[in-house]
Amino acid sequence: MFISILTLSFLLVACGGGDSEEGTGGTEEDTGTEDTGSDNTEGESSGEAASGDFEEAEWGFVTEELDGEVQYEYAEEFANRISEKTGGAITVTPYEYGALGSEVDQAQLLQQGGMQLAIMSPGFTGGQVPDGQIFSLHYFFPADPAQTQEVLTNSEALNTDLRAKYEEHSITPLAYWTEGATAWTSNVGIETPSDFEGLNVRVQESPLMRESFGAYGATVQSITWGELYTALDRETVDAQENPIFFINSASFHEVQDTLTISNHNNYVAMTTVNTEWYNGLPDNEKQLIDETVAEMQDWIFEEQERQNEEGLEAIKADTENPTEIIELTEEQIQAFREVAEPVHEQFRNGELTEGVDPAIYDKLKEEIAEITGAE
Ligand code: 6CS
Repeated sequence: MFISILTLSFLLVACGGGDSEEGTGGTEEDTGTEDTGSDNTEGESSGEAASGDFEEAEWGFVTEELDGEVQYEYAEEFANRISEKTGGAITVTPYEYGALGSEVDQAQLLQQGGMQLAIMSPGFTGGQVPDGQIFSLHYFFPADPAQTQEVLTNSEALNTDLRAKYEEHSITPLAYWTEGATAWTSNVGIETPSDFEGLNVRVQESPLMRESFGAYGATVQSITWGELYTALDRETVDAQENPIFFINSASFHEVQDTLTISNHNNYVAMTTVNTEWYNGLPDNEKQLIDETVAEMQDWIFEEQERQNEEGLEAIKADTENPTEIIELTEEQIQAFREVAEPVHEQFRNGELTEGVDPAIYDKLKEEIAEITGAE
């Protein structure tokens, strides 16, 4: 696999357009350029529209999802906007999940410069960037997806501090956004923490996910989502979590009897670029990317909302594969919170996974409290 990624990297760099030579030369001095952080509030562009002549180039944009799903729709919309703004000089080519390996392979491809842009779920680089696992804490971010999106767009802890941690690994997250509330599916009907006891839950590569589900008494297994349907069907895995649109489009509900609306977190995706490539771009191209990513925060929020609403209706309407929808009451959620919240501090204090920066956790917690009005 390593050899094939290297070969693929070479091929993709080779067809990466006129910017690839500059792209490998990015240095520290470039990091002072504007980012899409707290300045770009509410999805607005930060300043003047990018302008000037754009050299012809082709940028690859890999996603972890299939055509029609939220991440792919994002990449396609981004591609259209870039083409329009550059008069067709810059072409962005979106790639679906699957053709370039697993989500972990895709992350490596971006890190090696074989791909210019990627949508990445932080869970798949949890071993490399421990602070990025913060998104998989249960009952830490606001339950309301709109409030979570507000945090993701405006947070300095995420858009400046966490971004710098990723950049140590050649990944620059230009924006964080939600794909909607994450729900649990299983055959047992999860209503209390103890319902997880004895279940084997599929998770991404994040070591923290083991602890989050371990607190409820479950074991976990990391596999790529492409193998998940079969694993659930064969019952080598008993449960999984995902936003509802994805449960529907990947048909996980066909091989699971129940879906629990738990509001334990909102799925987070990142728009990322290879750090050295991005830092080596001319200023007007950086500005073009930054302003487009900032504009798209509102667009993608509406897109995921539509897809999640339609996904829930489709699951309910699928009478051939009936799925019991369990919506946890406030009292039931409280029981989960009591088990999940001690994990937050353990994560912050580095007791669960090494290399966590407590300052990022503390700042983000304050930013969340400002938005939710919590004490
Ligand atoms: O469960 C997963 O791993 C996949 N879920 C979503 C919503 N997007 C891509 C990711 O790989």
